[in-house]
Amino acid sequence: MSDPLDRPARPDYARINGWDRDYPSFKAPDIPTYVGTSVSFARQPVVTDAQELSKLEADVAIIGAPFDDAVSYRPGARFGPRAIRQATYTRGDYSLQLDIEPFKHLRVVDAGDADIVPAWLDRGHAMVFRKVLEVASTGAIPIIFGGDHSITWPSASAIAQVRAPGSIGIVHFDAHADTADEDWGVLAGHGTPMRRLIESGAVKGRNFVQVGLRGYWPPFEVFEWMREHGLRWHFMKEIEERGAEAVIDDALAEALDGPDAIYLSLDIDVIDPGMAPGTGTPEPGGMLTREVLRAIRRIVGKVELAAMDIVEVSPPYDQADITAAAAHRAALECISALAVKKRDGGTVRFERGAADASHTASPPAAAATR
Ligand SMILES: [Mn+2]
Repeated sequence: MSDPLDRPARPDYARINGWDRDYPSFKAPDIPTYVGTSVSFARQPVVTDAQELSKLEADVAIIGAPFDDAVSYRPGARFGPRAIRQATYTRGDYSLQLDIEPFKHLRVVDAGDADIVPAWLDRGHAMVFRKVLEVASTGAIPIIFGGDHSITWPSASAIAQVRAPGSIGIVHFDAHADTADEDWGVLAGHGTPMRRLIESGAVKGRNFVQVGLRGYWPPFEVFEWMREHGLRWHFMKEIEERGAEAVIDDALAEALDGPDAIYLSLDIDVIDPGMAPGTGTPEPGGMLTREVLRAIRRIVGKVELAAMDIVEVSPPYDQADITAAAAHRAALECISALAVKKRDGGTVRFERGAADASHTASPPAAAATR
């Protein structure tokens, strides 16, 4: 039948070009990491509700702490959680290092971000505390993406509260000790969180162990305070002389001298700025990315992990996502090491945390206004 308006027949370009065949369709979580409107860590399910998290009995929960109101130099770490979540070309289904398919053994969820708004330092810390407390109370092991390093104060405080004060040791990778009393009069700056944790009793000084310190900060008096409070630390020059393996072994023994679990705090600036330029206070002469990833596998494989944070990734200063990718892999190596532990019959979740969750007062939600 001819077209009464005498239009030419509509061509079928799908047929002409061979696009009319049957193609498989792909849906999340099986789509490429750069496709889709939302980004969760390793395409794991987003579960922000604590009750749902409890029901799921998640082993590991990613938490974002997009907060950088406490920095002393270059800002930008507030963009860290988002950058870390998306800095990967693969979901990470199989670890070549550990010969494990981590997500087959572990239930990993992305618990979303703490309820942060800009320019409100104390509120930001309160929200990080509440979010980590809420998640850790379900028994899941939190991996927190900073954010500047000040978030370790509320974050590790929450873990100490769930597990009991003094029950955790901290292994702290950093170019800087972060044990200053104050930054220009501010007690909550990112140069001070470790002192606050020790002063408040959340962690004992003697179980606070630092690895990778170097450069020209903090000043001499701060090390005096650290000595008085029993902190132990391993300078970068010790790693140069003895190698990372030997130093990590010592750090673990020191951190576990009393406590039964470790909170691992990774300031990405422990890595040399040549390999991790996207950070706020770069200090030349640091560890290799591969040394840090190996250290994470070894530590998590050996000890009970209470939580981990990965902080000070500042995407505006990054180049080609180098730093965000290192941070992403730090989380993935931690998860893979936990998966090995679970496969081999060990426990990952903090079951007492889940059992005690009903006794841990659920903090009120943020008030809508000041
Ligand atoms: Mn730090």
